[in-house]
This record gives sequence, structure tokens and C-alpha cells, in this order.
Amino acid sequence: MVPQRVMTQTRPNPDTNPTHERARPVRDMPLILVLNGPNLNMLGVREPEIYGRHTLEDIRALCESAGARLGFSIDFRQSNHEGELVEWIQQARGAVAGLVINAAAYTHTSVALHDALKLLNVPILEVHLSNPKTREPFRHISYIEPLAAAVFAGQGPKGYACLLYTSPSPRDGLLSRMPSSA
Ligand code: CA2
Repeated sequence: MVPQRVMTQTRPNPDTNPTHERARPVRDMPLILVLNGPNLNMLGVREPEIYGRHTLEDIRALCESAGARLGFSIDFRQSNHEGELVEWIQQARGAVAGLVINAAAYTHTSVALHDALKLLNVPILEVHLSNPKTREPFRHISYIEPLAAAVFAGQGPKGYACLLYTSPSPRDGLLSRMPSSA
């Protein structure tokens, strides 16, 4: 098993794309990957009555601040492409202590994401800003939920941060994989 600790983290390059990857050293803290699916880069621009006025960058800041309090390093990403999300999940194998995912519309359609998530053996935490179960029927199915240790929906951005505190938490996943001291 690859140790659940990392020495680098990807950060956005504000000069180009908010999701651009650039590795840079951070403190030796367990890594939580936070993945965001299609159109979430439009948060704060349209449909505030459903998704609120916060931007994805606000949510990134919230996750990073909750992560810092809890001793997690946060790798926060967004993609409009299913295959890219699948690749990031594959790369997370053995490298992260937990995954928080708002797969957006892919939640309701993607067997590919479901299959990729099955490869992970750390807690998968599903989050939605709105509550899809109270919206149109096509949003009632989630291909993520059967694999999720916890689901937060309808709480807005704070759902992301709450998931970092929940149980089973990424920390439980991390601890269960640490060599026994006995
Ligand atoms: O409530 C959520 O977080 C969702 O995952 C958001 C998805 C939706 O397909 C899911 O059913 C529930 C949609 C994200 C699109 O976000 C937009 C934000 C601003 C303007 C337009 C879309």
C-alpha cells in the first residue's frame, strides 16, 4: 500500500485557468481530493436561486480553511469532461486519504465515474449544493451514492466543509491504513 501522505499538492494558476494544475510543496499532511463536475465553474454567474451566489473559488477557500483546521491538505479541482474526472480518480488511488465529489450532472448519468470510484479504498463523500432528490425526477438517481460513505445535499457550500468533519471521515480511512504500532 502506498503511504497515505504526500509532499506536493496541485494549486490553481490564477493567471490562466482556475483548475490549472501546478505542483508545489506543502506540509506533510494527508491529502483530500475535492472534485467538481460540469458547469460548477459557472457558480455565482447563473441560477443563484438554486445554487446561491458563491463562486467555486469561494468553495475552494472554504474547503482549504476547513482542511487546514483539520490537518488535511486539499487538492480542489473542477472539470467539464467526464474522462478527465475519471483520470483524476484513477490517479488518486493510493495517493489520497479521501475524496469529496460533486459530480454535478454526471452524478445522474455516469457509470464511468461509478466504476472509477470503485477503484478507491478510501472514504468517498458525495456533496451537492442543492438537493437533487427534491428536484426533477432525472436527478433522483445517483451513481455515486452507492459508493459514498456520506452524502450532503441541499446545504450549499458548507456541505463541502461538513463532509470533512463527518464520520467515517478521511481521517478514519487514513488511520485504518496506517501500520499498527502494536
Ligand atoms: O446541487 C448540486 O450541487 C448539483 O450537483 C449541481 C448540478 C446538477 O446537475 C445536480 O443535479 C445537482 C449542476 C451544476 C451546474 O451549476 C450551475 C451553476 C450556475 C449556473 C448554471 C449551472
